[in-house]
Amino acid sequence: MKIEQIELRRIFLPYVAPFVTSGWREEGSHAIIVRMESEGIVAWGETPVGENPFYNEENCKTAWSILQDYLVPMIFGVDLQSPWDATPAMSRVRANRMAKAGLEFTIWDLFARREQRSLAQLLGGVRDRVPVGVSVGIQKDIDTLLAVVEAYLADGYNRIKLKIKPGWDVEPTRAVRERWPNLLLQVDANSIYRLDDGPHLAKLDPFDLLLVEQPLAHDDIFDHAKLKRMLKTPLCLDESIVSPDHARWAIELAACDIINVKPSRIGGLGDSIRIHDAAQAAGMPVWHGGMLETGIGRAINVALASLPNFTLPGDISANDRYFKRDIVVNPFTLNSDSTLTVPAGIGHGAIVDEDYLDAVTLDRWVAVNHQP
Ligand code: NPG
Repeated sequence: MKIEQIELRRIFLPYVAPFVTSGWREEGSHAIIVRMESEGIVAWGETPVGENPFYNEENCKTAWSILQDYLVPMIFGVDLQSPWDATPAMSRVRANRMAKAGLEFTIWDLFARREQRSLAQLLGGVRDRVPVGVSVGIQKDIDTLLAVVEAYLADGYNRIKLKIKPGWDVEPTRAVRERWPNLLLQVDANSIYRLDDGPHLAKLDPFDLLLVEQPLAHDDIFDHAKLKRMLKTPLCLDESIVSPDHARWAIELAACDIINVKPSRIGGLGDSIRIHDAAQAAGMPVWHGGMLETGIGRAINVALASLPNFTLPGDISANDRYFKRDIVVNPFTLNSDSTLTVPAGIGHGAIVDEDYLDAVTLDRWVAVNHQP
């Protein structure tokens, strides 16, 4: 299959409240939305890149230029026999995985639509509902945090992730655990600690956490292996696992107990499936992280999370957690058992609200494939 046309849009879609982690604060989504056409089929995808390079090295401007200058021409240059051909076609470009993922996702959607199957089916999904939780950013004080957590529990979420940083870690976690002794609870440091902080992080052990996520550097595996031996709480890697090789290194070094799979961080669904499979073979669970995707990216997340080794609840809350109005007409709503329903229709299932997408578009670029 030759891709005939690719359209990119840079958007700004405001969040219901600013999202604050140990390293950054964002007021809205700066995603790049991808639209592709081939053989009369239209498919959609998303690069959920941030405004600043504070999660990884990419931002909305780097992704925008890498897509136009390199990745779109590379995809135009290949005759795709399957969605698995997309990642190798872009492999000369180092890293820039979020930019690559937007195209790769859209190609999976295109093939699913061509085969008249759901994306979840095409990926090998086995569930019709996926368990989800909510990620709670850093708050101004513990009373506010307790009120925010209480509101999400009232919405029906049964798993909470707290963002932590030095000065906002043991005490907020203790406060939430004391108030809700049976809550499924986990914490995420987004790479802010050093190995020397091991004894301090071990103070989280009494709180019966599902996991502590990415305490050390975004590109570290080695020190995490040492830290893991200092903690009773299961250690999860996020930022550090950007490819199937990184997953293999972490597994062989015993650097983590659990892997967070975010297909945008990894550069696509194909490599995410490879990581899922490698972890499963090693007896290691995975769970689906979130990058505050719009409704398009969220539908792709939910399809991937329906694979069998995604056994912990995902950071893939319903659309209204982040957006008052989303760019899709069929947002996910939370089921009463803290799950989202996996779309069973054709493709990823998100139906784009093109009028609202136009309203939030900052920049639009269309390329037509003239290569033979
Ligand atoms: O529900 O989509 C969600 C957000 C979950 O906390 C979440 N994501 O560090 O895992 C993270 C964080 C994130 C957000 C990472 C945006 C990168 C970009």
